[in-house]
Amino acid sequence: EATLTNEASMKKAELDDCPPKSPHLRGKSKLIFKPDLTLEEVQAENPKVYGGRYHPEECRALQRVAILIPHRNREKHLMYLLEHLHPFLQRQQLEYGIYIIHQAGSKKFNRAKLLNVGYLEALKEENWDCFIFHDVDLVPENDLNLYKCEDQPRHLVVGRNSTGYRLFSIPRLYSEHRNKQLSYKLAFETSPVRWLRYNGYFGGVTALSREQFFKVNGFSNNYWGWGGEDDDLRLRVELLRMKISRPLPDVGKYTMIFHTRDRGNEVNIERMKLLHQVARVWKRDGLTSCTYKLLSVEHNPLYINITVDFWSGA
Ligand code: UD2
Ligand code: MN
Repeated sequence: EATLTNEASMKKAELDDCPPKSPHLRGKSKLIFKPDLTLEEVQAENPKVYGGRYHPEECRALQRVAILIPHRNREKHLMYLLEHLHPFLQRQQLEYGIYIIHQAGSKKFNRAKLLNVGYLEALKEENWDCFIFHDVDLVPENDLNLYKCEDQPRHLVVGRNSTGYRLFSIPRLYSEHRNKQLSYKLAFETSPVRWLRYNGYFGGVTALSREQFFKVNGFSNNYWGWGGEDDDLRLRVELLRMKISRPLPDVGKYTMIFHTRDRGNEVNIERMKLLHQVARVWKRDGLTSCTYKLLSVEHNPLYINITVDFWSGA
């Protein structure tokens, strides 16, 4: 077994770098969601994925990318996402691993904390270059939307089908700011919440390199239930003077599989209060303070499943 692994990694080292643009890309494609799809079929369609991981055979991937998906009680969405994401990532010639971070129990959901856990746990098995923080219900439609990291954090969702492919946050405070001759900086200092509205949202799917995510101390661990945690990350990124980039509208298109609000993920009424504290607390609330009880790490054929408990006194 050890010899085999060595041979495989020697082979990998001998390969040339993959080209800057993969020859397998197709651009926009029409997504089909077969009602009777099974996980076994998805597995059969992806014979080159082992234990949730893949690397191209023909060249050395430019980046090693971990896809982190927070999850509870969305098995159907997960199956459709896996069905589309595996071939999508392979066409991009990436070395990747798909991690599902599953929250045990039925208490309030914490998307952000799950993603912190995903980052910390994934780094225990591989020194991933890049992390994609990915909702389970968003399926990318265009493989020119590269799941790679750049020198600045990226927001990969420019539009979702359910919103007519527009960013749904309208910069309605723009004229107000201009009239009052407020600079961006001043707007930020007076009200982080306004700053956020002005700059649009940062939810759904984002790409940060290992270093970028480390620099902002990851997500806050304190957002229980729906909303705010993505804005919090955006503020962290802005505080560290990084600039968010996005793909072109035609490239950053996603289909969101229809859903209603989950039980255990009710709107977080504390979110505005928390958002006003970011500048004060980000250094001590994040990766550095993320405690949890790890229940299991399983290498399934199509993904690595990490199950965590946030309440049993970790
Ligand atoms: C938006 C954001 C999302 C997040 C959320 C607020 C977009 C496109 N998405 O999504 O990134 O900021 O608002 O928290 O802007 N989940 C489960 N089980 C649950 C609850 C949530 O698996 O019971 C996971 C799942 O990966 C889901 C994600 O958390 O996609 C976000 O929850 P949502 O889909 O209910 O929220 P949504 O669509 O408003
Ligand atoms: Mn959703």
